[in-house]
Amino acid sequence: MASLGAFEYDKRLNTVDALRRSIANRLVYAVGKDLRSATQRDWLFAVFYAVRDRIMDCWRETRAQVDDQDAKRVYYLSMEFLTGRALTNAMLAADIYEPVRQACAQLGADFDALIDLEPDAGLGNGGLGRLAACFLDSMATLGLPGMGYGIRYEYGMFAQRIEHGQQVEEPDYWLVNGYPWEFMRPESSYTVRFGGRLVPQNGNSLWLDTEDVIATAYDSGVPGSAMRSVVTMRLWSARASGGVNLDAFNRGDYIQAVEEKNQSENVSRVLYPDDRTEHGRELRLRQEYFFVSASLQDILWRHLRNHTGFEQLADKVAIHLNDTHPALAVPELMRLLLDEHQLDWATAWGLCTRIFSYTNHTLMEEALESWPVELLTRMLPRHMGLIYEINARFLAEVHRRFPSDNALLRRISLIEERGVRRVLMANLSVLASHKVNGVSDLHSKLMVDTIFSDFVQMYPERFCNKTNGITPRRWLSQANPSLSALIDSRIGPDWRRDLDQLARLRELADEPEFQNSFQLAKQHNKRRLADMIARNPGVVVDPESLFDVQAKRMHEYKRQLLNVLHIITRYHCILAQPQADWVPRTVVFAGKAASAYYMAKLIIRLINDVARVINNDSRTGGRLRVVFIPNYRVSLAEIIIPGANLSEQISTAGTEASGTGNMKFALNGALTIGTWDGANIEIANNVGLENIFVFGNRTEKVAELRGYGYRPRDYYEDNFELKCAIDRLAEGAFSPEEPDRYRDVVNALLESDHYQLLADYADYCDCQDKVDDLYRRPAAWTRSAILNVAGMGAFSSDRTIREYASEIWGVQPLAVPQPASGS
Ligand code: 26Q
Repeated sequence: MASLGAFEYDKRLNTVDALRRSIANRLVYAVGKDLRSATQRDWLFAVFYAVRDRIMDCWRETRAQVDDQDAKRVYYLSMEFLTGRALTNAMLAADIYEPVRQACAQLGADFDALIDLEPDAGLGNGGLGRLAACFLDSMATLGLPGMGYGIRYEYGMFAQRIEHGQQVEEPDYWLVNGYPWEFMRPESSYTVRFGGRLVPQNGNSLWLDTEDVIATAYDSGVPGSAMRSVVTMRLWSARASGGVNLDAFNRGDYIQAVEEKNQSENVSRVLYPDDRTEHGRELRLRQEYFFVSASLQDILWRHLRNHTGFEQLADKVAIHLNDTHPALAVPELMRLLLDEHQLDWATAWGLCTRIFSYTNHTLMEEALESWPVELLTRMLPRHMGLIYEINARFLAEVHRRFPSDNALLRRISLIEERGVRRVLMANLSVLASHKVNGVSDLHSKLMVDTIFSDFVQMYPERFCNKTNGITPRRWLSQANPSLSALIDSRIGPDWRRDLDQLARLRELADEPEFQNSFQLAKQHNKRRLADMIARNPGVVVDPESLFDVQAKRMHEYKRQLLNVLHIITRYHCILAQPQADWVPRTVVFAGKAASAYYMAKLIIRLINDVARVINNDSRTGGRLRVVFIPNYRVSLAEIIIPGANLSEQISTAGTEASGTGNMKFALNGALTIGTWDGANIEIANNVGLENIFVFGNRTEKVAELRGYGYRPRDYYEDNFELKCAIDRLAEGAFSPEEPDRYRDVVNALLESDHYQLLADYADYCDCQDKVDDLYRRPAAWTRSAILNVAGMGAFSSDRTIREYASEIWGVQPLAVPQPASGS
C-alpha cells in the first residue's frame, strides 16, 4: 500500500476474487448474516460496505492533502442536494462495476435486483438540488478543495402515487433501513440558538435566554471520476439540547420534557416542497438558519484549527450561496466575527464581501424570497439588528453616490416597506457578495436588466453568468450504458472527464454503420422504458413509436398544459383523418406538484383523464398514447431520459432560468422541441439551429404582449383547432363523470393565460408537424440526434465548475502528489 501522504489506489483490491471475499466478509462481520440467511437488503448493504471501503483511502487522502497544502476551500451552501442513488455511481468512479457484478454472481446474489433496492437520496426538489449534486461530482472529479453543506432531512421529497388520476403524497422516510453511505460525526456538533433577548454590551450585543438546538454532522463521500478525489457532503441533523428540558424534567414532568425535545428535532424533519410563491413558513426559516449557523461555526472552527485569527480568512475560504435560501449566512458570519471573535465592523464586513458569492435561480418577482421583519425579530433578534445596521450603512452609501434619488433608496433597500415589512433576501445576498451569477446567458442578461438593475448601478463588476451543466458520469455513463459503449468504441473512454471530446462524433454523423448502432442503442433504451411503463402505470406502449417526453416539476410556467392542448388537437385530427399517414406517438409525462399547488395538481389529473380517454379509443389505431409515469425522481430519470426521442422544453420565454433536464435529454440523443428560453438557446447554438425545433414568442414579444394587454380570447376565437380543444375540455369530454372538472383550467386560459400558452399554440402545433416530418426520415433524424450528442460538450458541469473556481471562488485543484518511491 502507498505510504501516507501520497495516495495510490491498490488495484489488487479490485479483482473479482478480492471483491467476492470482501463482500462475503462484510456480509458476515458488518451486516451479521451469512450466505444462507442473507436477504436482498443484507446483500445490498454488504456490497455497499465493500464498495465504500474502496473509496475510504482516497477520501482520507483528499482531506489530508487539503490540510497539508493549506489550500483555499470552497463551501457550497445549499438547502438541497438531490443526489439520488450512490452505489452504481461509486462503482463506476472506482472502476469496479464489472468485477462487483461478477463477484455478486459468484455469490449467488441478484446484482440488478439489489441495485434497484437502494432508495434515492431525494433531498431536493428538482433543478436547483440536482445542480448541487452535479457540482459536488465535478469538484471531486477536478480535485477541487471543496465541501457541500446542507440538511439531513429525515423525510426527503415526498413519494407520488396516482389514485383515480390524482396525485397523492406519501412521506419519503428514506432512512428506515439505515443508510450505509453516511458517517455520523458526533464530535462535530454545534449549538444553534433561536429566540431569546438582547442585552447591549459595549457596542455589541449579548444574546441571552435562547432556545437551543444541537446540530450534528453526518458526512458522506462523493467520489470523483476515476477517483481523482472524494468530496465531503456534510449534512446537519437536529438534536434537542439538554438545557431546554431540564426544568420540566426536574419538576418531574418527564413527558413534557420529551415533547419539547421532539419540537426542536423538527427542524431537520422534512424537505419543503418547492412552492415558490408560498412564503413565511416559520419552520422553513428555522431550517435555513439552523444549517447556515452550524456550517459557519464549522467553517470558522476549521480555519482556527490551522490559523491564528482571521487575517487570512478570505484567502482560505470561499462560501457560495445556492440561491437565497442560505442568505442568513451573511448576518451569521457578521455575528460570529463581531460578537464571538470581537472584530470591528469594517473588518468583518470587508471579509464578508470577499468571502460570499451568490447564484440566482429565478427572475419571477413573486418567487423571490422574503421574510417578515416581525418573524425575524422574534426568531433571530440579533440577526435582525445586524440586517438593519447593514442596511443603514448601505443606504448611506447609496445616498452619497446618488444624492437626489429617493426612489432608488426605496427600491434598493434590504427592507420592503409596503404592507407588512419584509427583508428581501436577494438584496441582502447581492450586497454581501463579490460575485452574483445567473445560470444561463439569457437569464443572466435579464437578471441585470430587471430584478437587479439598481444594484448594477452600484456594483456593475459583480454580475456575471455561469451557464449550468450536468455531470456526464451519471447522465451518460451511468444512465446510458448502451450509448456509452458505442461512444467508447469510437472515441475511447476519456469523454467522461473531457466532454468536449464528443465533438469527434460529428464526423460519424453520416456514417451508416454508426447511425445504425446509434439507433440500436436508442431502441434498447426505449424498450427498457416501455417495460417500465408496462409495470407502472401499466400501459402497453409501442417502442417503435416516437417517444415524446416532458419530465420535470409541474409548474404553470413550464406549460405542461400547452403539451396537453397539442395532444387533444392531435387526437381530434387523427379522428377527423383516420386514413392519413400519422407518425405513431407516445407522449410521456412525469413530475411532481407541490402539495399545496392547486393548478399543478389539476393539470396532473387532466393528463391522466386525457390519457384514459385517448388510450381507450380504438379509433386512433394505437397511433397516439399518453402516459403519466408516477413518482419522478433521479433513479427514474436515469431510465426515462435515455429512452426519449423528443424532449419537451416549452416554458414561456424568460421564465426558465436555465433548465438542466434539457441538457440531459440532448446528451442522450433526444431532439429538443423548445422555446427561446434559458439554456435552450445555448443548446441551439451548440448543436446547430437545424438540429433543434424552436418555436414560440421570444422574451421581447412576451413582454410586449404583457405590456399592452394580452387578450387570450382573441387566439381562441381565431383558431378553429384551438377552440375545439378548449371547448371539448370545457364540455367535460375528458371527465364525463364530472363535466365541470376543468372549469378552472379553461377560465385561467381564457381570462388571463399568464404564461401565454394560447399565443404560442399555433406555432407549437406547426412545429410538432415538422417533428413528424423528420421522424419519417430515420437517417436524417438519427443524424440530427448524433449531432446533438456531439454538441453537448459545453454542458458538462466540469466546465461550469472550472469557471466558478477560477472566476468566482479563486480555488485551485489540489496538486497531484507524486507516488512515494519505493513504497
Ligand atoms: C422556497 C420557499 C419555501 C419553500 C420552498 C422554496 C423553494 C424550493 C426550491 C423555491 C425554489 C426551489 C427550487 C428552484 C429551482 O429548482 N430552480 C431551478 O434551478 C435550476 C438550476 O439552476 C434551473 O435550471 C431552473 O431553470 C430553475 O427553475
